[in-house]
Amino acid sequence: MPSQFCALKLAFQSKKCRGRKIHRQKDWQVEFIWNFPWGCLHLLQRLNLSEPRRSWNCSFQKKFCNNFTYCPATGLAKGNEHSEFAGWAFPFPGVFLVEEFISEDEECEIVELMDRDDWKPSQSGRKKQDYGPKVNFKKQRLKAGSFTGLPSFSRKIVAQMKACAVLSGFLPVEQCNLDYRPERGSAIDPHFDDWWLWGERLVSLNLLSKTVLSMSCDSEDTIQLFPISKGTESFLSPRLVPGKEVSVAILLPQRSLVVLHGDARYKWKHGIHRRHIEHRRVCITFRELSAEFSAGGRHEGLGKELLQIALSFQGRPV
Ligand SMILES: O=C(O)CCC(=O)C(=O)O
Repeated sequence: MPSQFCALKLAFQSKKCRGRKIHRQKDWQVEFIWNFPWGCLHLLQRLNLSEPRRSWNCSFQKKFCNNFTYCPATGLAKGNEHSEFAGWAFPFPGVFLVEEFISEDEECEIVELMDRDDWKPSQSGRKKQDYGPKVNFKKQRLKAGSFTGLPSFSRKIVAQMKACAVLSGFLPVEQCNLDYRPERGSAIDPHFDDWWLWGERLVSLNLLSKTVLSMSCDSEDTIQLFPISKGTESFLSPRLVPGKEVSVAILLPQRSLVVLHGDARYKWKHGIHRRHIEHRRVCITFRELSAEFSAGGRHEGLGKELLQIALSFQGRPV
């Protein structure tokens, strides 16, 4: 829908909405937030929300808006300007981001090669290509199946990873290419990647357009925020906030590589909202084996066999 039309429709409906139950207005709010998330927050604030409305607003905000943004230079999650957390921050460990990990020419070549193979329909409007062993996560069963290895174009990407200290010893055993398009409403719900099979580091290469990786947490734990001030000392004492009310945006530029590990891998779910897919986006995720399938682990032999296949770089999508 053209955004001018949406804005007009909203202006009309927002007048109608005053003094009415906000949760009955979900549809237009969702439509509005799709286009104008911060405007929507302002609108909700202006409506002087009562308590139940405020709690609905809270889950609403969390679902559609991140209230913190990760700062790669400091490793802090900083409260967004228009949120109630403006001026507050907390350490957000476990994210490593490299901009311009590959060149524009390399990006074009990689996507061109991917597009020669079929993209299979996946959940939430995504399409995918998998290069990996056959896994049954529920029954915790794993075998090579028809896995023929990672694709040849990944050899160079994996070699370039060696320059990153955080990826020392990283041996990918699986590659999943995902294709997101706005016209399909592509997204990925907040989730943890499996812990039984996949190791600590999740590595993703973000191609064709920028996006936002949204980090959220369901835990009952509280997060301690500290005030950040520009220039002057701040005398505010730390503030505690339920983890559930916090959502952190990691901005992923086109051609950037992001590694999630530690807390960002095990304590925070990651996902991508539909509204953060503005153009076609292709993501390549590489995963390593968990300790159970690595040297000294119970299934070391199977792990070795799968790695040998993966790193032959002769694969086709399974
Ligand atoms: O598209 C992305 O960046 C995230 C992909 C992801 O979370 C996954 O494949 O599990």
